[in-house]
Amino acid sequence: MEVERVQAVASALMTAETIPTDFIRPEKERPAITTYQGPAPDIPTIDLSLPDRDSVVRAIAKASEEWGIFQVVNHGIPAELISRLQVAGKHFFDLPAEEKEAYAKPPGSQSVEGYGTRVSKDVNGKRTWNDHLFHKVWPPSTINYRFWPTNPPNYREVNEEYTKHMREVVDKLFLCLSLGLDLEESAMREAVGGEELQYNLKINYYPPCPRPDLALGVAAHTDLSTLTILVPNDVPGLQVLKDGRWIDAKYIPNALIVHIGDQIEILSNGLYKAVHHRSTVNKERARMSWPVFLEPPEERVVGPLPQLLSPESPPKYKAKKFKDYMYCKLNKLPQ
Ligand SMILES: O=C(O)CCC(=O)C(=O)O
Repeated sequence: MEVERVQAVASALMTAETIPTDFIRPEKERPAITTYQGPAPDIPTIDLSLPDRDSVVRAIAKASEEWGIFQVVNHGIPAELISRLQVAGKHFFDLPAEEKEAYAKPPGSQSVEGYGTRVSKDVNGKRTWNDHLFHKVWPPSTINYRFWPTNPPNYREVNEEYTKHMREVVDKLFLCLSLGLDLEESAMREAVGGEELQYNLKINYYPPCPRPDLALGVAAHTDLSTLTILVPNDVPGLQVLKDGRWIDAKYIPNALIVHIGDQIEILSNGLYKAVHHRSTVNKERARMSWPVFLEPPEERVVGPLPQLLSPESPPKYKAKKFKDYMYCKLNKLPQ
C-alpha cells in the first residue's frame, strides 16, 4: 500500500484554510484550547560543565523527580556539530519524494527503522502531522546502513560524530541519575544493558500546517525508552504536561532536551517520573527534531532496582523483558 506522506498532504494544502478531518484532534487535545496561557515555570536547565559534581547530581535528580525532563547546556557536543546534524537531516527531507522513498520502512517490517509516516490512527481515530526517519546509530552491531541516507554525502560522517559525543553525555547522565538515588555510579547504566544499550535516532519532520490550532505533530505520550535526548530546530513546538497543564518548552539554542522514559521510572520504582509530552506544529515553518531513544536490548529484564526496595517501599512495577514491555505499550495492553 502506498503510504500518504504528510509532507505531500501539506504541500497540496499550501493556501488552504483547513486540514483533512483525519488530522483534526478532539477538543480536549487541541493545542489552541489546552495550552496553558498563564505564567508558567520553565523546564529546568542544567549546566553539565559545573565543577561541583554534587550540585549537578542534585539538580538532575530534582528535575527527574519533579518534571521528568530537563535541558542541558555546556554538555560538550560542539554547536557546529549540532548545526551540521540539522543541516544534513533537513537536506534529506528536502529531497524529492522518490529519493526519500528509497529509505521507506519496508511494508510489514516489525522494526521502526526507515522513512515513515504513522498510518495507524490513535484511540481517537486521528492522525498526526508528522513524517520521520528512524535508524539505529549504536552499538555498531545493530546498525543497518540501508536506512542511513547517502544524500547528503556527509550524512554518515556527521551522524557518527554526533553519536560519539552523545555517548559521553549519556554516560554522564546515567552516572548522575544513579548518584542522585544514592546508588553505585554504574547502577542505572548496567541495569539497562551497559555496553549493549541501543541508540535509536529519529528525525521528526513536521511540515507547515494551515491549522496548527487543530492538529498535533506527536500526540501526548511518555517514551518507552530509558532516556530520550533531543535537539529541536528553532521552531517551537515541544510541550510537557506539568501539574495537569500543557507548558511550552523554551527553545535554548544548542541545548539537549533530556526526557526521562518509562524504563528509568520503573528502575527507580517511581522516584524519577517519565514525562508526558507532545508536539504542536507551525503555520509557516517546518518544525524538526532529532530525538535519540536509548533503549535496553530486547531480552533485558527491567524492573525496580532491588537496592531501592524495602518493606516500606515495595515494587510498584513488574519486572519484564523490554520486548514484552514494548509489545504491551505499542498494542495498548496493560503492563
Ligand atoms: O518533536 C518533539 O519535540 C517531540 C518528539 C517526540 O516526542 C517523539 O518523536 O516521540
